[in-house]
Amino acid sequence: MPSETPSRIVQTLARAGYNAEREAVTLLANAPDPAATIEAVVEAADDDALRLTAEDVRCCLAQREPVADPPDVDANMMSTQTTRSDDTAATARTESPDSSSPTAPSSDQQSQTSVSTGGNNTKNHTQKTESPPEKKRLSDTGHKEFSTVSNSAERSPAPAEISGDVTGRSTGTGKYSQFVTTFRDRYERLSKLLRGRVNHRPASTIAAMPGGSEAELIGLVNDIRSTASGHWLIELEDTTGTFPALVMKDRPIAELVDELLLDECVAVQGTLSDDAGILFTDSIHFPDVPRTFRPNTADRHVQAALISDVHVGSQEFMADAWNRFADWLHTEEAEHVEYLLIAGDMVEGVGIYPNQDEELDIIDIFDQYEAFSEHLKAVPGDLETVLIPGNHDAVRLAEPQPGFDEELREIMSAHDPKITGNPSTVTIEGVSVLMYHGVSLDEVIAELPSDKASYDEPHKAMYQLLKKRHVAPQFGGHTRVAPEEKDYLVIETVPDIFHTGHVHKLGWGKYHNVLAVNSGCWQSQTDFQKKVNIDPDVAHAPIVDLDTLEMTVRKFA
Ligand code: D5M
Ligand code: FE
Ligand code: ZN
Repeated sequence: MPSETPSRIVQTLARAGYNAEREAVTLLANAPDPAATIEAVVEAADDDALRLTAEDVRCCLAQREPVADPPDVDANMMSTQTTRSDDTAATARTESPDSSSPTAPSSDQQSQTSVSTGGNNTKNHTQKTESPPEKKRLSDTGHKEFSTVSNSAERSPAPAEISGDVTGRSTGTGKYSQFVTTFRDRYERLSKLLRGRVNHRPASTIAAMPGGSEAELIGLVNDIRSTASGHWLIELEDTTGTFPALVMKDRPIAELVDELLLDECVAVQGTLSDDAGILFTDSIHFPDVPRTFRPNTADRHVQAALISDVHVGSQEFMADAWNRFADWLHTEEAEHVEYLLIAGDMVEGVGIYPNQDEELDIIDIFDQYEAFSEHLKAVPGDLETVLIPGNHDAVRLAEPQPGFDEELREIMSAHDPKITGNPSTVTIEGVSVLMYHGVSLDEVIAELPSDKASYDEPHKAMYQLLKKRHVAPQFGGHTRVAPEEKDYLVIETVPDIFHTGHVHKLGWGKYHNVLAVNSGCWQSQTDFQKKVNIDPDVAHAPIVDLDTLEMTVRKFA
């Protein structure tokens, strides 16, 4: 039984039906014969016990004959650890972000990303190199402790609070009238955010106003067209009707037209034409995040790992990198990481894309979740873990996606993760994290100019979603949207952190003080990605300090 690493020990114990205190895992990892010691501890454990304690392990160790470590065995173990530590050494920290500018931190971010992947260093960031951890001795057993595993206190995460979750509340059957209800709710809630900034009138009232009047209108974007002379005609719709707004091509606001997506909610202000049939637009307003927004932070030093796109079951799933990540989470360095958030695509799924089956390692969807669960067991059991589904997961594809059903929850129940819908707002240590898998990012990137959103800077696409206060504004395209009584995809309350995945690229930055993080993935490049030149950012774990919202990226590839 190969039990030399903490994650394997945790897995072995979980298979036997036990959780274990961190210190117990440490002691087992350093036992002269971990496999036999585990067996003895499991044998001696009370059948009703769920959690093995350090005391349980010490009892067994005391009963066993002490066996001296062959020096070379120990040396091997240390060198493995050292190598791993070196592998994970490249980290990048964000410098204090420029709170007044949404674009400045983003340009920093690219170089930070390159640092984490071994690229250029610039004045905007620091590269932190971790030195190999010191070896410690356990005075009571005389055995060497697992090199980086801490003996310190257990993690004590508070339960994550969940809101905005559709799970169990879905009422949509796909009828046209239900889409109308969803869109009315979208309009109601997003127009409320704009009402303080414009003195708007309903479209029907504006149509009856005298030519030349000043007018302000809030509506969902129904159509965007360019006129014969290159100006822009934007049709807005509210609950009373539609009204056209003209944006002249040589006005500075014409640039904003590039950012518009169909079905998003905006306000326009301008002057009616002489016949009152059109609004000459002077300004366009987005619901946006107020520049004065100040995020909440934790009142103790505690961290969260934000990851996504594990894709277990794919031939490209990087099991070794995952194990290194899981092992690292058992080390002293990771003792402040108390939360693990996974933003969708736990497994590769079946039949998601054409010819996907040719790259499947596990062809049965339930077997994929069983395998994912085994990998989840490798991370410390005392982490508070939250899972939302993605487009590869076995829940409905249309958003909002409900959380995993009972059968899948049962399969993934090992460390009792919180399972919630996509999207959901998860509050940890007072910090709200909007988790959204990110399918709409493909669309934002396809529709918007590359300086506003690109695969290389996925966080900028996230900024657009924050600006539009909606995680999937455009209806009827790539992102499938299910009609519900309310629009769960509206970002009604500004989150402190916005966490997405899906595009398999790492990127982060601050937008009006909201930390936007797109985690990479744990799947190396697939054939499809090779063909379309997507170069995924694999095996990175963004780690956020919840007390400062600073980020560190650890690489496990
Ligand atoms: O998708 C990961 C990224 O790759 C995301 O940007 C979509 C894109 N992708 C991957 N495979 C395909 C196919 N076959 N068609 C179109 N787009 C694709 P994920 O869904 O997370 O695997
Ligand atoms: Fe994915
Ligand atoms: Zn995805």
